[in-house]
Amino acid sequence: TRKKVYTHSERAALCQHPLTQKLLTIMDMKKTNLALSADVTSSKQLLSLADSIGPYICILKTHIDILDDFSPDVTAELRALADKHNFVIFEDRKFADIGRTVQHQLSSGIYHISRWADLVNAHPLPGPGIIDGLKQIIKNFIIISYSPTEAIEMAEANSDFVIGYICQSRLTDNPQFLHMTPGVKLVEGGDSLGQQYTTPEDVIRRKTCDIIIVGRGITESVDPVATAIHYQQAGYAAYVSLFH
Ligand code: S5P
Repeated sequence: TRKKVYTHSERAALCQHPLTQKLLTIMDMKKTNLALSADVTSSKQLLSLADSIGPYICILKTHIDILDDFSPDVTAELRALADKHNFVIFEDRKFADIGRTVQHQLSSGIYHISRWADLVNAHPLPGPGIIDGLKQIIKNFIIISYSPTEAIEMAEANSDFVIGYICQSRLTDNPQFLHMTPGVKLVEGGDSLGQQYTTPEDVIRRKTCDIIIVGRGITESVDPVATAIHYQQAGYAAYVSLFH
């Protein structure tokens, strides 16, 4: 467990990175630690989720390459919705190549990710070159911590760029780094392809992570907006309970 638990606003004041400050301020103002993983294959559906659930989230996480009908208008629309509802767009691209290749993947191709994403993520596996490549193009990224030692080392060495981790439990007491956890549902369990789910309460209270990432728990529910509000409340109540 952590030595000191900071509120979102205390942490916003402690942090140097502008996007971390922005995110923590959004979390404080909107009372949400919910990130929506909008893993749908239709642009219309993606934009509709972003608009209807935008008021309840701090982050919209995309997999832009799963859209069947991608066009640059979609990302322009997403940017407008991010400004309208005040959330951060995180493209879950999981970069994992040498520096030069990830630069192309970030700025070129069909998606031009660096033009519209606030945040991307990268595997620590390829070593420091991946960070050096990415940071010439985008200022904000997070590290996926399948190998915690390498992830922490890379994040600490690049704290001007790395805002945190994708992880299953808190890796470091350093309040500058946000911990974001996928695999979250209101009821524990799994899917048929190896996904494991834990609850908002478990992620925020027991594992002391900062942000819950929820996909199908919301997108496949009968009423996604009502369900998103439910996750927002569960996640935020767990955060508030840390101070009691
Ligand atoms: O280890 C991981 C890392 C990520 S980013 N496990 C994950 O599930 N994710 C992502 O979180 C995954 O790519 C998907 O977009 C989301 C989980 O979706 P859900 O529908 O299972 O909630």
